[in-house]
Amino acid sequence: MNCYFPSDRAQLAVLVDPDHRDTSSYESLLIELRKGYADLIFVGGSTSKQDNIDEVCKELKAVSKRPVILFPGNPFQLSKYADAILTLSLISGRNPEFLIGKMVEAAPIIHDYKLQAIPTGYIMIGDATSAAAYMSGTTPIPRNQHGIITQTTLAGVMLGLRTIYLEAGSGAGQTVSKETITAVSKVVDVPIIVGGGITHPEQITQLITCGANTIVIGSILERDPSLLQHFHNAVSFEKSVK
Ligand code: 1GP
Repeated sequence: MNCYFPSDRAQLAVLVDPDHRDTSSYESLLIELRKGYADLIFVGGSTSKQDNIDEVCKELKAVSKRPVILFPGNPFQLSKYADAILTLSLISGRNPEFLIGKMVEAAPIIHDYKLQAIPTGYIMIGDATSAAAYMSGTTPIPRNQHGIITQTTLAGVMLGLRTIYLEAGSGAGQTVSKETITAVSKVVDVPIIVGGGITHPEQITQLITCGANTIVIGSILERDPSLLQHFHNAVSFEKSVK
């Protein structure tokens, strides 16, 4: 469907939060990214200010040949130095601002910057106290409600969304469940992005086996950027057996 999210192979996306650019681990993460361990680099955060997003995108483009894709928490997290943007519709919620309103604000800028738009159904699952839940004013779908999550995915795809992002929330205590990914991947053939709470390479194997295409890793790498190589190895192994 697009060159960044093939639905027939697994890949690893590293999430870089511009708000954390001043932390000690940021430089170390750039060093790991320079080694080519990520397939994609996402840039964004729930609370991020917009004043350094250009610098962050330029730095990432300088250290890595991988696509830099905006994953915006608000309509101001935009940069012409990125390659593409996940144009998000928060379909797990019922807040019109995050279903369409923020996109209306951002659309002219995305157009001017000539960013490739990747229409993405964003489904928040589990923790009602997450930063994203609070900032969006929506309630995530409970983790065990596989049927509602699957129905929501189907509706998003029927409305034309080309990618589905199953989000457990940054730093979540539990990832999206294997049951949910299995159920969703049975009913749609668009690429499935899964993120939130992934801390061990073994989890990647399970999530990909159930049908996840793109695995997103954020906070654990802020604590220990050297782990990126192990996540990369886990995804590479899955690529080799598929
Ligand atoms: C959050 O899915 C991403 O939007 C990544 O989550 O920070 O828990 O890895 P983590």
